[in-house]
Amino acid sequence: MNVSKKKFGEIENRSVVLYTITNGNGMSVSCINYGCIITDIQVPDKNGNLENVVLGFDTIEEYLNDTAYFGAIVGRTAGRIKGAQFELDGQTFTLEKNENSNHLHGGHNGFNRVIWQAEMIENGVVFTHVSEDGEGGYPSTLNMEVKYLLNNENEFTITINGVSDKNTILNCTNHSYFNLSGDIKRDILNHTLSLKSDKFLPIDEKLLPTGELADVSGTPFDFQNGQKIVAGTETDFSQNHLAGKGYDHPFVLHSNQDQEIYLVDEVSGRTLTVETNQPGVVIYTSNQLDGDFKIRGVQARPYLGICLETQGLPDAIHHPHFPTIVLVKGNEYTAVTTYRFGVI
Ligand code: G6D
Repeated sequence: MNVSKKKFGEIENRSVVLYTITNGNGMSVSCINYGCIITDIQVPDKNGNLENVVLGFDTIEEYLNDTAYFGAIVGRTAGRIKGAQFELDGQTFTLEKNENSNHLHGGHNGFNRVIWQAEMIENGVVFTHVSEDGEGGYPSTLNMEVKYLLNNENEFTITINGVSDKNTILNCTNHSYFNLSGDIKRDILNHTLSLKSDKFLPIDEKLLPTGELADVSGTPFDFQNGQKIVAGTETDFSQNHLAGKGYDHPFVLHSNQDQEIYLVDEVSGRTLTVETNQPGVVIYTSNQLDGDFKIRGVQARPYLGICLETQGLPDAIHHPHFPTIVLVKGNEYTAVTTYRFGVI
């Protein structure tokens, strides 16, 4: 196992460093201390060819211009907070309205825009950041730690910890876009996804959960026995159209750290198994990925990547029947997600 670093760029005279963790099989994970962004994951296909399986860039300028959160840690709260406001302990807190009247992904200066402190450790990298009381409108001073670890079983684990000096809300995720074809040879429409989930959260026209927990059976949201992603783009099911022809939905996971998510690309033979201690996952099939830019030479377009955003349920602060995202003063928030790569 090897961990190396090199300069990636600068932001206002502050260094941004690229870290690369390489295991004994040649698999590697590269990341930068800006947003804890995962820039590259090299894994073998069925013939042993090492290729990159996440969307990313090679310059800090591209990440500064990125609005798709490629590879970033998202927080303090992933997803949308309705009305950019919430009540806690009798107080009302007003957050930044960075998407119409709502708050998305921690606001314009969320965790994805932070230059984190970083330290190389055995088998990985640890990032730390102190989010000051009132930052983004959130209460409490919050001590954050993000740990990226790789082992020789081609398992990459993200552990996100947070401790707060007051009651607050916290619900983080990693926003990597996976594409198992390798170096974006193809889009992800013919990837097959399996989920241990029989409930999904319908969204409204502003992509906020309505609060309903809907059965997946008989809908394009039933991934219990494996289904190609294209099922969500060719259907006339209203929820897929609301998401912009695809998926942009939370799913409730009914197991814990037990192969909850399985993604396979039959052509390359690559597989990805995801296990998490989080109650949900937002599946986003990059329906809105568009624009006048290239991703390592490939023109941006929808369906180039699939996000498997393991997390608490979005906007849970407004839905008491969802698992809570309140972090009580002095308690520790711990989100653990493992990504195991293999071949069929
Ligand atoms: C779109 O609705 C989606 C979000 O889920 C995603 O995180 C973002 O694009 C990058 O707003």
